[in-house]
Amino acid sequence: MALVEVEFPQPHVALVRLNRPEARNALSTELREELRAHFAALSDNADIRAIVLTGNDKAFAAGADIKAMAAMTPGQMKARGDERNWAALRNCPKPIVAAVNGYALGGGCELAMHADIIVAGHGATFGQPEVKLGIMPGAGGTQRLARAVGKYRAMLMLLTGMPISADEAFAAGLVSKVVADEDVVTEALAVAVSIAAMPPLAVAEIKQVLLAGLDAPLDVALMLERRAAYLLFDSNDKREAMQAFVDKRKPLFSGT
Ligand code: DAK
Repeated sequence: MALVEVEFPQPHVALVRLNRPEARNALSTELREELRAHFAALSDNADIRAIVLTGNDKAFAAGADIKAMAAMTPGQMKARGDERNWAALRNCPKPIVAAVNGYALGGGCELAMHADIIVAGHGATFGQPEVKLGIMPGAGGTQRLARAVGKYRAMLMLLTGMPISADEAFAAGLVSKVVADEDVVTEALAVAVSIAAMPPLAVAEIKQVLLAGLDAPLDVALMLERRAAYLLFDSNDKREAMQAFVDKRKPLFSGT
């Protein structure tokens, strides 16, 4: 049985579902490797324009597999090659929409933070409980959380391990949108479909520039933005979109 399933519910949209319900979608090495393979394939698939990543009604993902890690040494942890698995998501050029129900804890919260947009159900909880296990996040939890919610809320979550609700996560800036639990995947797919209807080159540049700019000095980030913005003026989709506006018709994008 696959630990990660992929469907194509709408044109240009992939739905990636973690499928280890008996362990609250704990991120075993096998699961992560499947996730890497799928994201690598979807990244290379020219037909795919947006990806929804979800779990099940109880858990998005409850973090790294504690049972598998319990006896591990630093060398064994390093040898697992987690970095390679995370890199497939980090380097994915297509927008990723996380659809979160239930627990997004530890590596599960870090997984959600690899997405570009997070849609959460009211019953979702987000947390970095690693400190309670005597460890700390190792897949960007300290850095991405601080960038999303600021130093003070991040420190509170990271140092106490206490989770926050979806509403708190929304207020803190960790979540893009909160909806009824049963509507999470539908809403995330709707977001993905509306992104997939946009000109792909513009979408790709916006994602890349926003992410690269977050870690650059403002002057450099603004220069990146200007360069990418100029570049898009040479796309067929820009010509088509603006001509369609003038002609009062719907544009037809080619992705070129
Ligand atoms: N790992 C392994 N099994 C897990 C699990 C996990 N993270 N979470 C749940 N399970 C398993 C439970 O053991 C249980 O298995 P059985 O007893 O049925 O065999 C089954 O899933 C159902 O769980 P519960 O019975 O506990 O279900 P509840 O609904 O009552 O509670 C829960 C759900 C998610 C609140 C609870 O299971 C829980 O607290 N889980 C642990 C959450 C957690 O602490 N996550 C953080 C893990 S550490 C690194 C550095 C750090 C890390 C990795 C790498 N590097 C240096 C590279 C660590 C990252 C982490 O994520």
